[in-house]
Amino acid sequence: MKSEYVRRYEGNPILTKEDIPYPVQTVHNAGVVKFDGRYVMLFRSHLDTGRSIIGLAESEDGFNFKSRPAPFMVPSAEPVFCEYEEYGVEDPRITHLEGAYYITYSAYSRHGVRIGLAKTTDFQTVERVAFITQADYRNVVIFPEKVNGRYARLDRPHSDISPWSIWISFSPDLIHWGDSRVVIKPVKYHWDQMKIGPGAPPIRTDKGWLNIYHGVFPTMDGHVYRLGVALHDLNHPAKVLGVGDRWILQPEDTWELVGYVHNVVFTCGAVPEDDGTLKLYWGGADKVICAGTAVIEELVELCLTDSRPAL
Ligand code: BMA
Repeated sequence: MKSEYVRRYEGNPILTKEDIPYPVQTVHNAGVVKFDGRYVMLFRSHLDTGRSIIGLAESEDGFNFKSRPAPFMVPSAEPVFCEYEEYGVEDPRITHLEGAYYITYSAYSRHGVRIGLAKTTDFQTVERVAFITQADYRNVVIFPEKVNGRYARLDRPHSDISPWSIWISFSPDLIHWGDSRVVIKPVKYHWDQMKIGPGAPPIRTDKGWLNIYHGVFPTMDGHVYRLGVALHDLNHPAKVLGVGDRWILQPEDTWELVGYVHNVVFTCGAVPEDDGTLKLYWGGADKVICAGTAVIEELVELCLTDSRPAL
């Protein structure tokens, strides 16, 4: 049975490696925003080496995307950045904030994985700002406005002791982060029991910040990546108002079940529309990009009326 929360676009997958004018093995995990009247997507691709780079594709309607002829971000050659991006740049998320577009991405190196912050105003050029975590962190999403005078983000540190969980951190300048605390943990014997992480940058709704996250369940046949939703208080986002008990999307289409890593749907971006829907983008089996739509109010209601404990 298909998910009742996300309606898949009938033209899925919307982007595959055949659509990319330079050699890549995969096209997946993508951040998307509206910019200058069109949709801009930053997507991850594996190269033949297994290391990742970030490409850019554009669309008029949010479903039909055309890739630029060259990648948008490759491992940096600049001092400091190059040491931490040696093994690749992955999983970009984009937040429109105070007139600029901020990109958080995973930077891999012999020192582990940490999060880089980059900035663009035109999607033609991009500048590295800073690394905003130590190792080991992934999945950092920045809120699209200040909350109580501070920038806010959801993040996901790694731990040997606790199942990997969603945390929140705050900053005066987007570079120095602190006042961190855990806000949502996996639930035992549940679809997200193994680990969870932020997916799309939070979306403002009347009832709270909507957080679309991924959760992982271990099976004898590997890990299954699904998507779920949580709602955070608008003024105090460390306070979780509800976490949907059920997933909103799970691998079902062939290209989600089989690919580079099978049984994966993984999001880095969703675009809210004026009509109360959102366009959701996800990587299918770490190999292709898929899209769908959801009604924001239905996701909010799931968080509030059918919720499981946050911690
Ligand atoms: C995670 C990350 C994601 C990937 C997912 C499924 O740990 O590496 O980029 O989509 O695994 O393989």
